[in-house]
Amino acid sequence: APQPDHLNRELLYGLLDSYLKNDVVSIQESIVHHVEFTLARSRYKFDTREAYFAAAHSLRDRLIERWNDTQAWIKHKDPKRVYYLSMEFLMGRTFLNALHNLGVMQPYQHALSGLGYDMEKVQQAERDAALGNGGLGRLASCFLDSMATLNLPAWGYGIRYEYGMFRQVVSEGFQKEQPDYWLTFGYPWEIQRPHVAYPVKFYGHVSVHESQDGRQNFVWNAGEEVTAVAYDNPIPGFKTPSTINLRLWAAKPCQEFDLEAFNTGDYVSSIIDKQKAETITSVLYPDDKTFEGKELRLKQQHFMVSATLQDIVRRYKEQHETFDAFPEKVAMQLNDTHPTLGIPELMRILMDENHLGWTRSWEITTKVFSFTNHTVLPEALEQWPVSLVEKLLPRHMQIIYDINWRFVQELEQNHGISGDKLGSMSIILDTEYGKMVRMAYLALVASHTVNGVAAIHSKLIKETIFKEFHDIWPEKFQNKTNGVTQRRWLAQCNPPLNRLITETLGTEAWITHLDLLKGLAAHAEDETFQQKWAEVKVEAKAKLASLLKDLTGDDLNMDAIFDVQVKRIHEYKRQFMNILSVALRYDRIKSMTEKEKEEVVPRVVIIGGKAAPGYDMAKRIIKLISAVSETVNNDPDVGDLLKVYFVPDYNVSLAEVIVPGSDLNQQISTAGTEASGTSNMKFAMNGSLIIGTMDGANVEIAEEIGEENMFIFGVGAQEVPALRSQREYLQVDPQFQHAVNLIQNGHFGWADYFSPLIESITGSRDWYLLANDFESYLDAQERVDQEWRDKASWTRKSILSTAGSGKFSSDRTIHEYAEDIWGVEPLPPTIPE
Ligand code: NBG
Repeated sequence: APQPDHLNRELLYGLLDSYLKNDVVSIQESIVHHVEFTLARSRYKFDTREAYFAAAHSLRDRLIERWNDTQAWIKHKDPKRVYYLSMEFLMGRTFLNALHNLGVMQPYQHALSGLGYDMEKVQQAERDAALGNGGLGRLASCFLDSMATLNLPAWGYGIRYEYGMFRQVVSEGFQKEQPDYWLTFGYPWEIQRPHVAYPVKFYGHVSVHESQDGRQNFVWNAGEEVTAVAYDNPIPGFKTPSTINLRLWAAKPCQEFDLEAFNTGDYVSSIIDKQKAETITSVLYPDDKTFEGKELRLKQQHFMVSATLQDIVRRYKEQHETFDAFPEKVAMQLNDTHPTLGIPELMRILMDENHLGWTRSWEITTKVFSFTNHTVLPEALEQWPVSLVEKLLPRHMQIIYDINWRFVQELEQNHGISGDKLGSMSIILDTEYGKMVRMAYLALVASHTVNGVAAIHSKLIKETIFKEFHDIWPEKFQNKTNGVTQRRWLAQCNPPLNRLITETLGTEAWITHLDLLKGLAAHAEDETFQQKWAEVKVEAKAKLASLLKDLTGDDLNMDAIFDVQVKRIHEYKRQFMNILSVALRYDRIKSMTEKEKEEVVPRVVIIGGKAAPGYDMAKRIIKLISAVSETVNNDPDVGDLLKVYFVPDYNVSLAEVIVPGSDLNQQISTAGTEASGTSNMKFAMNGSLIIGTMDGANVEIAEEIGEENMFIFGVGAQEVPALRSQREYLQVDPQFQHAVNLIQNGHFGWADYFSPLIESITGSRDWYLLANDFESYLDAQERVDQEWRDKASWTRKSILSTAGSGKFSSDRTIHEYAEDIWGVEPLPPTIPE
């Protein structure tokens, strides 16, 4: 675009020489301004949703100031930057988070109430941005918060899906998926950048041209081209002006109209092409840890990394003449294998578009990428058919073959590997259905570092799925135990606990230095402190109870243990085992005398989570939970000694109420299957006790808060392989058999529908060892009940859970990534406040 003839710098700088004011009146002015001029509603009449949008826009103004200055400052200093590439960001709501991180919660509360609006209701008007499935996507969002707070020169890159994670409706116990069109009323937190746009190519063929110096130039003549348009989402740090960017790409047609079609009168099909482009970013795949080889998904992956790499290379070239400094200026983290196509794409950009040779391009590429593995479950490991990659991305397939060819040479020459072992390490796998590209192997070969997400998981990947690679490149392997942001998951979602912690420690420094929570341990025995702690928990439980009241109409027994398992529904997570034990508890209560019932510790069991739409077993588990709930909750013999609820449409915003309000949380995956888990950390921070196996991050949580303050059960990961091979001969615990019989005999109805579930845990089929762990699980549940009877002891453990959770801040995790993997340093902006 043309530049102005004369720029009046003095005037321009003077006009915006200080940030927007954050006193109550200035905020009110700015809200009303947006009501009138952004929403074009009357300042005399606007509803709560409009109040939310206007307040959001006023806050966005304040974010943009910081965003602009942070980005200008980073550009000026030109440090090494890190880019976090992820197909998922599970952001949840932004309003409260931004208020809190900008430190303007109070004036906004007053501003809104002065205008007649209740902050609580206003913030409820925001819809969750659910551009992710579960832990992997939420982790990416926690990381953004930490990167901003730690003043890192960092950006996130992903896709702006028009339909996020489906809305789960449970009707008669069956999950129904409904589209989540979250953009209906607009999304006030994003800034569309129509000028930041790149062409992304698909299909076609590759031609080779001989250049004058005898080099071969590869030209990709694409068969389809779409445009990627940037949408920027400012991510504010806590108590720092540093505001980083999450850039999400949307697909648009390359030209508004296909001119030829237009001229020949085929107006309609020209519009259809436009729609074709837009489908690329229309929907998030709702699969969690299952791999589906769908062409559209591969298109999405290439679309994301191609736009991202063009953007990164363009930014680099603005400030650098050659690629020599590229590895000193750029680090890229691959969040799982989903963005692995970035590797051949960078090679292609360097070789075909910038005319660097293979050796130089490979040297650069292998210095910038690092990769995180998030699971050992084989069904999640991506393998794309060569035939599909070849058709969609012909040039990339050539490059992948070349990478593999050189890799195999290296294995033979430098590592003396030959025969079958060569085949087993090859990026290309020969199967009866044809050749496949193993994305994890491609990522491993090209990345300088690979990491797991908890100590036990990082150890397991070295011993199992990546063993052969660890043998040749032990130095590539690291661990980075996950973390969660204490801003969202403690400070914001649990204000009473926030206040109590701050008052007790005499500082709110724990909000950026979570280790300080250790200081709470000294008060764990103090009776008055315990009293206060218990009161805070009651407050949080009341909020959760009111949520359930809205959902079910029931009043919860506040003396009951609020026992929670919320996460994606998956066989390895063993929600089935949880509900089996509930069935047994129910059956026991039924057979008790009134006198015996007086001794029962009351429970409210809360289970929530989505099943992948094609995951039949998981859907049956939801139906089973609902069926047990139906029977138990309506049985007058049980009363309020036991209640079971399935909370539909579990999401980030619900978690913010459920986590603080729980007394007990279940982290009961078969040892060796849950890579880390992150809700375990959120619960521990909020003083909820864990009943769990020695799996994922539970192991490190136990080290920090003490095994004696948790309810640990079940076999360890080392024993699992042997048990699996013997499982048909193992003794089945009679109580397990009894629980199974109750379901099989139709006690909760639907016996036929549940029979595949029963089969899946019978004899040699019991892959996740429910039968094996059940006795030990019941024993742990018994210890829970015993502990609850001793209120002081329970509260003490609850305090120690919070006190011991300091390690599990994503600030710690990100600090480790920055130092050990990315080599990026904090760059605190010097911006006038
Ligand atoms: C999930 C693991 C969790 C882990 C998160 C974040 C995938 C592929 N993996 O245990 O199952 O906490 O990643 O690392 O979704």
